[in-house]
Amino acid sequence: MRYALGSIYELTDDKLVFAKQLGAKDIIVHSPVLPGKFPLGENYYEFRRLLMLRTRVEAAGLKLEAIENIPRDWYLKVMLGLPGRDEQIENFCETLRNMGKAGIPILGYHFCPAGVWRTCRDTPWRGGARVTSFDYELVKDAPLTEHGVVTEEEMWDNFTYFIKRVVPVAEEAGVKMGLHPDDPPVRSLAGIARIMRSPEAFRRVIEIVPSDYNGLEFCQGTFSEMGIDVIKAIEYFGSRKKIFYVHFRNVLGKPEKFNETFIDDGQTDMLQAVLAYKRVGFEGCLIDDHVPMGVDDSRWGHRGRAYAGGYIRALIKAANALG
Ligand SMILES: [Mn+2]
Repeated sequence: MRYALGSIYELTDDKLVFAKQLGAKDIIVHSPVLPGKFPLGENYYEFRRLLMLRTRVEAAGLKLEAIENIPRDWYLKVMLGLPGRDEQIENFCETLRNMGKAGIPILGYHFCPAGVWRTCRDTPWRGGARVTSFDYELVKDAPLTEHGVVTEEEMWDNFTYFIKRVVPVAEEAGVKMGLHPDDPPVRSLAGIARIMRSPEAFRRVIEIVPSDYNGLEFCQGTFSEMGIDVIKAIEYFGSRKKIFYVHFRNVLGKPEKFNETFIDDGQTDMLQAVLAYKRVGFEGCLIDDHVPMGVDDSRWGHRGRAYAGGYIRALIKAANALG
């Protein structure tokens, strides 16, 4: 188990240096914009660009543990079950094959067409730091999207169609697919059902196609938002080797109303969480995810990420000493 720097939306030299300064050995890059020009219409990650991404990270003395998310447009038809989804699934598979050839072992992804929703990004928290929050009351009448109402049953059909086709390719490529929960984990937003919102849903996910390559990008923050026992969820999925990496952040509240917090003042006991990862023999990375915005922080949140990163490193050290 180790700390890695995540939330890298744009891989810059600054991020590589910062990761090393925080003591990370690994990084996770988010929907990377890869060097070189995209040929018109390309909608998968091309092998040589992935390889250049990996070698750039390694040239800085770090390891590229995962890519988190591909652009949503690349598989929106898949998520919504629209005509053209088979072509998008083939492109998704091409990304998996190319990642395997380029030696990038994990793809984090989600199955949530409407994406992450918050209702405020300026909620005052400890000492006036700004955090994000969600209040379902404010969005319960949000207008439908152009896709109209998409039911839970339709979303499960779409997911099942997708996962049965891609996991065999992921296995062959040697790339693990880690699924992120729908954040916020409420039943539906803007008419689109959000199915990945409970531990039961993830049990179903891993049972549809049992495979060492079909697992979770365990967003502990979102699992905590679900209002469930986070430690039990770590034990359930961790003991089955289904946690590929972790978004290690804290929140306060329930699915319909919550705010993000500092890593040390939310509702989850983060030491108990790290001890649970240790107990189940988790060997992957814990990354920061969203972090509060404090005094004089950069837009990306260098200070907030440094605080979270140091805290995570200390917890890992403590867990290794105690466990
Ligand atoms: Mn997350």
